[in-house]
Amino acid sequence: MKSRTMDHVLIWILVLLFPWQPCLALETSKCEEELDGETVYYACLGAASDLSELPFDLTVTPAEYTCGSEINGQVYNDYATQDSLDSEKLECSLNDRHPRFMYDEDQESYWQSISWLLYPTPLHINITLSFTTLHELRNDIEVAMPTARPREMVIEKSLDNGQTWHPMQYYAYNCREAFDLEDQEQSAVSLDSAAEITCTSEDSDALPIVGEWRDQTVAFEKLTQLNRNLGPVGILEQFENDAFRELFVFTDLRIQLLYPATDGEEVSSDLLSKLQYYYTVSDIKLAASCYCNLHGIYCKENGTVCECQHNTAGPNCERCLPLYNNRPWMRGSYLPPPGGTANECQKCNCNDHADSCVYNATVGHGVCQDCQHNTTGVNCSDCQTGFFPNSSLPVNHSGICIACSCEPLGVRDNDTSCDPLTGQCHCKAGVTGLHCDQCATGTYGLLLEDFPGECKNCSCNILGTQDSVDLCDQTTGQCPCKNTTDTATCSSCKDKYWRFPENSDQNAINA
Ligand SMILES: *[C@@H]1O[C@H](CO)[C@@H](O)[C@H](O)[C@H]1NC(C)=O
Ligand SMILES: *[C@@H]1O[C@H](CO)[C@@H](O)[C@H](O)[C@H]1NC(C)=O
Ligand SMILES: *[C@@H]1O[C@H](CO)[C@@H](O)[C@H](O)[C@H]1NC(C)=O
Ligand SMILES: *[C@@H]1O[C@H](CO)[C@@H](O)[C@H](O)[C@H]1NC(C)=O
Ligand SMILES: *[C@@H]1O[C@H](CO)[C@@H](O)[C@H](O)[C@H]1NC(C)=O
Ligand SMILES: *[C@@H]1O[C@H](CO)[C@@H](O)[C@H](O)[C@H]1NC(C)=O
Ligand SMILES: *[C@@H]1O[C@H](CO)[C@@H](O)[C@H](O)[C@H]1NC(C)=O
Ligand SMILES: *[C@@H]1O[C@H](CO)[C@@H](O)[C@H](O)[C@H]1NC(C)=O
Ligand SMILES: *[C@@H]1O[C@H](CO)[C@@H](O)[C@H](O)[C@H]1NC(C)=O
Ligand SMILES: *[C@@H]1O[C@H](CO)[C@@H](O)[C@H](O)[C@H]1NC(C)=O
Ligand SMILES: [Ca+2]
Repeated sequence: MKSRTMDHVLIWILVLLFPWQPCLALETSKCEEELDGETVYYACLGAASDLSELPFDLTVTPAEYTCGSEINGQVYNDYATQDSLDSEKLECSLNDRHPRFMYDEDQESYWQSISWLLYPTPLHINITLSFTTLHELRNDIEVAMPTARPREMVIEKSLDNGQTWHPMQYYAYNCREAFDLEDQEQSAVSLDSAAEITCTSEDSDALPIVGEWRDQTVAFEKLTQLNRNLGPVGILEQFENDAFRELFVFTDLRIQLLYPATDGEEVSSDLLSKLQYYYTVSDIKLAASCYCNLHGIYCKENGTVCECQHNTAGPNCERCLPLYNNRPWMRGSYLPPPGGTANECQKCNCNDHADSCVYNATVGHGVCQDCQHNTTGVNCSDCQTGFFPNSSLPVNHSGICIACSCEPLGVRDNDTSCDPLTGQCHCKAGVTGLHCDQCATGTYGLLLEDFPGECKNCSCNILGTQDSVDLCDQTTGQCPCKNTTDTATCSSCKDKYWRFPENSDQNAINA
């Protein structure tokens, strides 16, 4: 009976309400592209989706306040329209007034609450749409209510999956009486008052509607009214402001139905009058997109997680990938270039030796974490103590750092580092060798258990050594004794030889 006009109105509304979207100079269709071998990044914003394309759960609380439900053993399925009052009561069943009719894309099907027979218990009903992750509103919210709209109602939102709620707009036939707020038309919103939560009487009905279906809605119009007042670029400029942008961000939306339209007979015991006090919702229309901070245009996993580009990550692309913290994370800019940019995350200079980095403001760029391959430094470009770089390899090679292999007992001041060009360890006095593991000429026993770390004098008895040398074995300290002499220092005659050392020149004399 009404869908053709409704469709026409909807097309007009879509054209009218989205004027700013196509003229965004933002690249909305892509986040990056290759140009001459370089990746060029664009701030990107996905197309807005209708409710039918968005992932959400809708719940009505109290659940049993849907017409056709049973409360305490009684079935609440009677209702009346005013023109039916004298003649008949009507009946609804859960099957034809189910909450899913609020979003089934059929303009004629609708959800209906129970009638207000419970007075003075209020007929408070919450309709909650939960979206799992942050979304941004891209157009008006329009709640179609084909019978009387509530006398009092609030649209609220949550940013934390329903833990806390914030009003977005109050609706009342009498704003002062219902919410102690001034009555303001939504079209009066200005930049200065954008954050104010106001009450309007435009979308409320005082009386039950007399037996007719109406194409009427309760709307949240702040976005399009601001767009109308500020102009397309003006509103994009405002989106750079966190507080402003967050006016249109949510994880959950809630419609609080607080008081149905009545003709004042709720206080009476007139059952037929009370049967006309109820709420209906035939359609909820909104356009939104998952909130990716302009770093992604699609949502994956059924729309619950952004598909992040620009080297970002997180459900809403709210952080940089681990190795891309070379500058602090920034939201993409809503403004057209050159004022607005993608603000993509940039890769740290870790020379292929680290998987992550953290931005450090003192240093002015990302500091690599957990450098591998025995490298170190903010960019993993140095070798750790005890290693030296192989100068014939590129700095990003995994074999860049060669172990110095210094002998700890042989180095000065426990310094196990070595010369970055030659690999020479820093030997203490009396110790030699590339690795400082040799004793200087005439000494021995750097690693011996007795006095380790000290080179001991060979103390050869040159009268007993071959060629009269004072040199000994590095490890054992054995001097090179003549055939006739003995002991480590060659200071006594072997068995059967005598008169040492006097006779040393001719070897000891055979006894
Ligand atoms: C509706 O939600 C509000 C908070 O948004 C809560 O205080 C109230 O108790 C809820 N009412 C019902 C009937 O669930
Ligand atoms: C997406 O939704 C479909 C159907 O609702 C479900 O089978 C599937 O497991 C969901 N996938 C994810 C990643 O949640
Ligand atoms: C580390 O790399 C950055 C470039 O990201 C450079 O500006 C900085 O000078 C480098 N620091 C060192 C110690 O090499
Ligand atoms: C940043 O770098 C400076 C200098 O290297 C250092 O002292 C400071 O602890 C670092 N800050 C953080 C948060 O890591
Ligand atoms: C780093 O040094 C340690 C100790 O010398 C060695 O075991 C390891 O293999 C080295 N790693 C690389 C990648 O060279
Ligand atoms: C340095 O790298 C080159 C090329 O891989 C290799 O031939 C050479 O042996 C390395 N030097 C050392 C000291 O390991
Ligand atoms: C080192 O970096 C160069 C370019 O800077 C690259 O071509 C090369 O593949 C890298 N090597 C390794 C081992 O990653
Ligand atoms: C070297 O290290 C040892 C044990 O780790 C310690 O006892 C000694 O004092 C250190 N010497 C110097 C010069 O630091
Ligand atoms: C080792 O010999 C040197 C010179 O030959 C001498 O100065 C030093 O005192 C000797 N050391 C010991 C422990 O005898
Ligand atoms: C001592 O030993 C060396 C080598 O074993 C041998 O050539 C030499 O003839 C020997 N001299 C004597 C006096 O036995
Ligand atoms: Ca419907």
